[in-house]
Amino acid sequence: MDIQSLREQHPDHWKKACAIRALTLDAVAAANSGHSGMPMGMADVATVLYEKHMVFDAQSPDWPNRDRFVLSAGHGSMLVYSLLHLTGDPEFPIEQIRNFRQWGSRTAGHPENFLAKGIETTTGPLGQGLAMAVGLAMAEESLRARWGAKIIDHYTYCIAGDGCLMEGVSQEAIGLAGRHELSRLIVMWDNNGITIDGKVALSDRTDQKARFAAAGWDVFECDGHDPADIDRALTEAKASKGPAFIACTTHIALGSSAQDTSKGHGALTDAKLITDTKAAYGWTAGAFEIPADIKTAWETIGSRGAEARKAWDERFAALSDSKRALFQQQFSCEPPKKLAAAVRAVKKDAVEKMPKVATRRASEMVLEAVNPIMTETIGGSADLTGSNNTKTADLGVFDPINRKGRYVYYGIREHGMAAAMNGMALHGGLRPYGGTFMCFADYCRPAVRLSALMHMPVVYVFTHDSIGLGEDGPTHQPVEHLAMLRATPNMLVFRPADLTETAEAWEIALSEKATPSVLALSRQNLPAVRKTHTNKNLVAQGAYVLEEATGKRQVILIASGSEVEVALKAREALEAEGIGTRVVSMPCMELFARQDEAYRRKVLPAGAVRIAIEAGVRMGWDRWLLGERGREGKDGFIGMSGFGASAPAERLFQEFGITPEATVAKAKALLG
Ligand SMILES: Cc1ncc(C[n+]2csc(CCOP(=O)(O)OP(=O)(O)O)c2C)c(N)n1
Ligand SMILES: [Mg+2]
Repeated sequence: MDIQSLREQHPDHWKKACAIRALTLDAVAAANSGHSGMPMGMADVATVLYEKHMVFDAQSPDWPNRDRFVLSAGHGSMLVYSLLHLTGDPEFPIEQIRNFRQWGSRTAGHPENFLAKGIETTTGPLGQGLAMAVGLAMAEESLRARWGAKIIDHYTYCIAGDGCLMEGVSQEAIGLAGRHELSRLIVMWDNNGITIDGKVALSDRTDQKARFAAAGWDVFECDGHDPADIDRALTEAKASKGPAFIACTTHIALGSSAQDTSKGHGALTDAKLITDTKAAYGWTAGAFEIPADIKTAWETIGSRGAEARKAWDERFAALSDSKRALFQQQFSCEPPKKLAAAVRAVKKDAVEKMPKVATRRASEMVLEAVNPIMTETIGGSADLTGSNNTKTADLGVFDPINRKGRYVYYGIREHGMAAAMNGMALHGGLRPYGGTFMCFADYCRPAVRLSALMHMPVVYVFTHDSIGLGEDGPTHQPVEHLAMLRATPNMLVFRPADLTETAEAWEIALSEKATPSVLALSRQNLPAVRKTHTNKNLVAQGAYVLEEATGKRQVILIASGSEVEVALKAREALEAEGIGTRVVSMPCMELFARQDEAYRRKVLPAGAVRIAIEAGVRMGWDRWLLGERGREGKDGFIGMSGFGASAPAERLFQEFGITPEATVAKAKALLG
């Protein structure tokens, strides 16, 4: 449909949609950067979606049962900001639009979930939004089964661009959604045939509709500018049995001289282009001005869901006190009071029995105690359930016939799993954890990074955390991964040494509200290193003195995870020769860095030579060796400096020199 007939046939719709387009043009021009074409092209779809379908209350953007809207094509952020401003979200007065992309504004270059309640999720890295939308829809299914449709019952809508569909993560997400028959998920494809380099055809000829259908989706299409056709497609999509994919044929940068070209993708800032485009729209209001009748019409849309929200409030208030309290506890990521006692019981038992177990098995033992008392957990693995030890007996399997199941078989989809976990955490009410081999942290890294950026307390169960996995060889042996994960801001990386430390690490991870955690766990059995019970969570300090030097302290050995055993054996040998040696267990560098100087100084006093032992690369260890009162030339590192190899684990530790003997030799050399 051409602009002229649209204006004539749907004048009210046209004005509302053009409010989005005008705000986009004005904001991008003021910022002198941004992406105009996508919001201009998808304004009609968004207008119909918000006017006729989305159930939300602009005054209550964090209402738990709202429909979720994810703009996967995050570069079109002005679409989200326009909708928030127009519908009357209190956090988005016009000043926010004027300050698009400026320091301190909520209207950042790409949407950031932590800047405003009304922004469902951070997007920008293409494909992530689509994959998170799958997680949001999984969370909705899970919570509807648990709480009943009176409490949770909503749709998840997602706008995805050509780029989102080309990114690999989309395939993982599409497969997951199809398998789980997520009928409340509706993805609207901005099918404009354009990306940055030019036409999509330059690089792709995929039949997207056939692709989604092949994965079990119900497929629809519409003219993405005709409001009646959009409404029809959305109505049909909502009634579909499977997840719905709507191919919306659109024109990027509609109505401008850049329409249907890659120039329309980016910032349209040319004054004449803007004037001409507004004239083509019949838009006569000044910059950042929305005529009162159009703003009122949008605010009516914004309050359309207010009654539904109030009715929900009443239904929620009618729940028993204990159910309401549980809902609030789980949606606020508050750990249950019982968690501390459950962890304490595991720790007491551990010190009594001193089991020699792999920390991946220790993690399972902790989960066996925790999952029954924390029903908000939802576990899973990317096809390594038996290796990651992520499934406990009580969970049940999440699938279309058992939505109450709390274990997800994600398939071989590390990236899709991590993004889905982000979506579940964003939804609220669930605490996702998921496993894979630590080496494949690389396969889900973009979503892991978003967990941290978005403040999502997701838990990554990364097992097989070093050459200690043995025969599978260097493709499977992480070497640089701990450094990469530790380099990620707002992330806690735990590498516990035994069952006690694993229990303490889980307690912290499950108490976090805004920080994801990684548990780096061994494949191989490890001896118990904590010999006495204390109620106090020692891992919470990041590092602590595990064994003190007898006599004059000459050496400090700092180790994590499986190498704590190496350090303890080296200490024995050094002590036998009269060399006083302290062993510091350092399961979490980030938490140790947060301790005050006095505590850090107590654990790592000056004077002694320091050796760190970890079966990974040295990067990240220098702060604890040379910084913090360490001395150049009096420091050593026992670890990896290249890739591993395929052989039994014991042989590998020998060959790569990560042994008590090598540690003793290094200590003596440093002592001179
Ligand atoms: C993972 C990732 N790679 C690259 C980019 C840079 N980028 C932003 S938008 C875009 C083109 C996307 O094309 P499309 O989704 O069709 O958006 P449209 O041009 O239609 O607005 C690219 C390559 C990105 N944001 N994320
Ligand atoms: Mg495109």
